[in-house]
Amino acid sequence: MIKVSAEPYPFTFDHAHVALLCIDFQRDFVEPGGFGESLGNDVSLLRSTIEPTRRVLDAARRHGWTVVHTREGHRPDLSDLFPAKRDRGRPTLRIGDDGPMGRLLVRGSEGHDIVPELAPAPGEVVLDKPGKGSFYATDLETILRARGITHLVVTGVTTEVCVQSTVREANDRGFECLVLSDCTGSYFPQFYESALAMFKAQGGIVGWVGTSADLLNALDTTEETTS
Ligand code: C5J
Repeated sequence: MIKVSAEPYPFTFDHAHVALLCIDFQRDFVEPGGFGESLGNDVSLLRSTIEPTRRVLDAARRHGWTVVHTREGHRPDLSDLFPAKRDRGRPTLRIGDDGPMGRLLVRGSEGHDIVPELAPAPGEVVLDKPGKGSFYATDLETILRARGITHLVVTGVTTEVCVQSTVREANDRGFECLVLSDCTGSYFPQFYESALAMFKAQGGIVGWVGTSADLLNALDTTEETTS
């Protein structure tokens, strides 16, 4: 068993039953000219999440974990886009409009791609989702259950939107979730703090919060003691 120092108490799992979730590390959220910026956000606030997530991704690959990369986006004909989502917030550009990285939040456009630093490797699961939560209107639960996954290590953007929605959906389905605080980010520092506080409050009512260093140390320590 791997025991990771976390809040509100250590998170334990074994390699066979854990998956790494990388939520929506798409150019549309992280790079200038994408959907995130069209809503008036400073996307540079998310960049610090990439390097620690890359280290966690490397470790997950070394240990043979299931890795799932999600992408928020819509079909090119926008048939899976509710008007409520398209029009909310009166953005300068709407989902489906042309931006500097192609059509905003549309599958197949440049902006919809995952940033190159965290690009999926062959054999990893890439999951397209039309909503904020990764379980809504996808086969994620089936994929995880088919592999016997019970524990999720969660990274991604943004903390209080797609990460929070996904962790709550996962928690209600009985998955144990560890969110890595330096591998998730928000355009709103106060929402980032609040979302992390909410996960771990009340004895971990939604899940656990740790850091990439906590996880990597636990993996290294376990490797040393078993070798
Ligand atoms: C947002 C997401 N923020 N991936 N999507 O609209 O969090």
